[in-house]
Amino acid sequence: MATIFALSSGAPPAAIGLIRISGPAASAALRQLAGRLPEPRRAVTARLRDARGDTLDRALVLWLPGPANATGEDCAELHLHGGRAVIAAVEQALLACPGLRRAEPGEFTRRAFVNGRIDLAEAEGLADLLAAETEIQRQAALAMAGGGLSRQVAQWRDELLALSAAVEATLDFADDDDVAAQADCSTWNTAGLRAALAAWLARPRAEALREGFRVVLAGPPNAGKSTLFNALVETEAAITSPIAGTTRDVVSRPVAIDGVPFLFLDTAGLRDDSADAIERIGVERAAAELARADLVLWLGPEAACPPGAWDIAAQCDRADADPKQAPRHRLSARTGAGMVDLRADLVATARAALPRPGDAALNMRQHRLLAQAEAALGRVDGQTDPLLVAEELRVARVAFDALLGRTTTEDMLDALFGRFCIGK
Ligand SMILES: Nc1nc2c(ncn2[C@@H]2O[C@H](COP(=O)(O)OP(=O)(O)O)[C@@H](O)[C@H]2O)c(=O)[nH]1
Ligand SMILES: [Mg+2]
Repeated sequence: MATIFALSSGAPPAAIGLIRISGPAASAALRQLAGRLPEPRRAVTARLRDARGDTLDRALVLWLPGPANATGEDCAELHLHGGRAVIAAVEQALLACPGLRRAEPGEFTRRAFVNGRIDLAEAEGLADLLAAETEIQRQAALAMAGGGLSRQVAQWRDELLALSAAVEATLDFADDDDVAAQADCSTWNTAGLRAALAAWLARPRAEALREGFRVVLAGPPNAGKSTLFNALVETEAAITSPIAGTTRDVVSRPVAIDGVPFLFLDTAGLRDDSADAIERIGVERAAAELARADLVLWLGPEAACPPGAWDIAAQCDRADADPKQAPRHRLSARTGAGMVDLRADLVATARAALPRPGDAALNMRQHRLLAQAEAALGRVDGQTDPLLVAEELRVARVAFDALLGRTTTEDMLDALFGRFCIGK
C-alpha cells in the first residue's frame, strides 16, 4: 500500500498550507523531514529539512498513528507557511521519501471507507458537504455525513436479521411436521419495517436540494417573463425587449434566497404560430421544462393558467396590463412592487418541498436501494412458505448492505470519490 500525501488546504498562497500524509511510510517520512517522531496527537513545532539538511520551513507537525484516526492508517500533518515555494519544496522532499506518492482526488476519504472508518452513506454526505453552497444544503449534508441515515439503516438491518432468524428457525425444523405446522407466520410481520421505509422513501430527495427548487417562468411573448427572471436572479442574465420572440432558448440561473437553493428558468414565449424555426425549438424546450418544473410562474392570460401553476399579474405598473381577477401575486418587476411577497412565498413553498433542515435526504442510489428493500418486504406479506420468505428477507438485507457500502463495486467507488478534491 502506497503512502499518499497532498495539500489539503486551499490553493496557495495562504496563511497556512496543510499537507496530510497517510500510509505505512508516514512515520518514516515525518522522521526524515522533522528529524524525530513527536508524541502522538500533540502539535509541536519542528524545523523541516530536506535530504541535504537544508531547512525547508519551520512548521507545526502532528503525528497521528492509526488506526483510531481519520483514514485508519498512520497519518501525519504538516502545517506549513502557505507560500507556493514552501509547499512545492516540502512536496519535493516528500516525493523523495521511499514509498510516497501524491494522492488522487478523494483518496484519503476512500481509505477511510476501505478501513471502515466511515460507511458509504457518510462518504456521500461528506461529498455533499464539500459541495454545499447554501445553508439548507449544508445542514442536510451534515446530517448524512454524521451518520443519520447509516444509524437508521443499521437498525433496520438488525430488525431484519431478527426476522430472518425467526424464519430460518422454522426452516431448520421443516422436516419436523409438528414445528412446521406451528410455524408462527405473525413473527414474519414486516408491516412496521415497511412503513418506516415508506416514510423515508416519501421524503424529498437529495437531488432537489443539490440542484435547487426548479421554478419555470412561462407565458406568451412579451408577458414580462425575462424581466421578472432578471429581478429574481438579480442579474441581467436574460435579454429583455419589446420584440416578441426575443428569448429563444431556456436560460437558467441557480440562486439562493434566504439560504434556500433555487434554479430559475426563463423560457421562450409559448406561442405555436411562430414562423421562426429556432424560436419554435425554444417553445418546445419551454414545454419540456414545464413538465420538469417544481413550480411554474404563469404570466399569461388567467384562463390559460396550467394546473398547479401560480397565476402572476405582471407589469402591474402599466395601465394597459392584464387586470387579472384573482392572481396569486400582483407585481411589477420594473418597480419592484410585490416582489418581496413573491420571494417570501417562493421561499416558504420551496422549504416545504425540500428536505427539512437537518434531515438526511436520500440520493438516487440510496432511494433505489431502499425501494428494493421495501418491495422485497412487501412480497413477504401473505407469504406462508418460509423458504420464499427467507429469500425475500435476504434480498432486503443485500439492499441495506449495498446502501451502507458493505458490498460495492470499484467503478461505483471511483465515481463517488472522484467527486472529492485532491487532499480530501
Ligand atoms: N412597465 C413595465 N414594463 C415591463 C415590465 N416587465 C417587462 N416590461 C417590458 O415588456 C417588454 C417585454 O418584456 P420581456 O421581459 O422581454 O418579456 P418576455 O417576452 O415575456 O420575456 C419589455 O420591453 C420590458 O421592458 C414591468 O414590470 N413594467
Ligand atoms: Mg423573454
